[in-house]
Amino acid sequence: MKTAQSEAWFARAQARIPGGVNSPVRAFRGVGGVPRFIARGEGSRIFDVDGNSYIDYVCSWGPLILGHRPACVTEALLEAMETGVSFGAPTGREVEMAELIAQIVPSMEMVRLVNSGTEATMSALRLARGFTGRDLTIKFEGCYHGHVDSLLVKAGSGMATLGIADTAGVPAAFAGTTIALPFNSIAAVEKAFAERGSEIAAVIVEPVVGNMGCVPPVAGFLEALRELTSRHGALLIFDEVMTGFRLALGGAQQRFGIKPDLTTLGKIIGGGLPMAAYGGRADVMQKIAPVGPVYQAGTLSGNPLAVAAGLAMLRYLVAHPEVYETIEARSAQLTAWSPPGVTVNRVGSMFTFFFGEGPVTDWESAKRCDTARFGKFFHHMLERGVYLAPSQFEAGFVSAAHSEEDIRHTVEAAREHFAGTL
Ligand code: KE4
Repeated sequence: MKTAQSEAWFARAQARIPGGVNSPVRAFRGVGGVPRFIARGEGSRIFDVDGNSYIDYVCSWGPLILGHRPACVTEALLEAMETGVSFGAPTGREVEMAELIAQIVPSMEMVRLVNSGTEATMSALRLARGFTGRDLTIKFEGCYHGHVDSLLVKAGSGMATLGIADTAGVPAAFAGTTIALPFNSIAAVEKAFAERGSEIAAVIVEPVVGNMGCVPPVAGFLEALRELTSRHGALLIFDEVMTGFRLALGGAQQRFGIKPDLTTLGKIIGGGLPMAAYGGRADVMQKIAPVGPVYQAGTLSGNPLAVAAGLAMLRYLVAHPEVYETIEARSAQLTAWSPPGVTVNRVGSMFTFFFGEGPVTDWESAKRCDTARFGKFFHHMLERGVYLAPSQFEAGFVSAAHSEEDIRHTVEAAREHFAGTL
């Protein structure tokens, strides 16, 4: 496979951008080799600067549930650009977006738009502390909620990929406000509340984890979080930046029938443009400035282009519920087999091939995986024109643009790899 142009761009990039990338996981350090510099995307495929074509299962890390360049989003952007890209003043379409989110995710009675998932989770945590008057947060090992100082404790995604247990630069005082527990351990959460319940402002959780690889909740886990937070006066925050609008139109909370106090959204909400949101109970959201004492702001929050793209995306998903049947069926086809020594976890259109004996139910079991074997698999698939997430500790995504032929090719390429290695 030709990679000279990607290699040249990568060398040039590293002179001016740390690691040559604007987000660590893109640097291929979890799998080795040269990151592919992308020239364009179309439907289920991306094309790199050397002209190689790949079936894309990263989908911009989740946003592109309709694949690359869906007409509905492209048309909305072209129209929005005719009237201006940013005003720093309220616009009607931001109201339409807030109303549509409340319609799709009924627990989100009020919504604030921000620019990234990190901003959404950071703001939701500050709000939970301001509402409860408490300082502590419970999170789960292997979950990643963006690069919020206090949440970069035993986090997943790029930190797990790079083997960074806890990042430099976060004061102990900040990290000390976070209690990191094993995902899926009800007993650990009960113990934490028994010991410090009166100090805990919130529990934040990826209801289906994507950031240690795909790990579903065990039966009763989410229900236990709901009951314990209610009993102890803490807020339950569902971080649905990845699962929102993906695991169902109403996200994981619709799929599992749990009503959190606050929800964070991102990725799909912006149709591939920088946009995220947090929201939930009206009595809680009323604490946010300018009506309440918890400050949060953003120059480009509710940006007209991002909102236009997001509105087009969400309106399409509302009008085409069959998208969810399609991506569920294609994902089932993709993961209908699991070679020896590989554990396949899938929820809806999120999946991970874990290179280790299962079950993979938390960070302890995920981190036992053989990342070197995963790296060999990753590069075999890349050579066969299949672009997987360049890390064992990430989820893959199927979009409505992935065809049955795409899935067939992917399974065939994977079988080849295992036939060659068994
Ligand atoms: P951003 O700040 O990257 O927009 O969102 C942070 C975030 C928050 N919550 C969840 C559940 C997330 O998955 C993310 C970001 N996800 C990673 C992929 N695992 C983004 C990819 C990257 O860091 O480059």
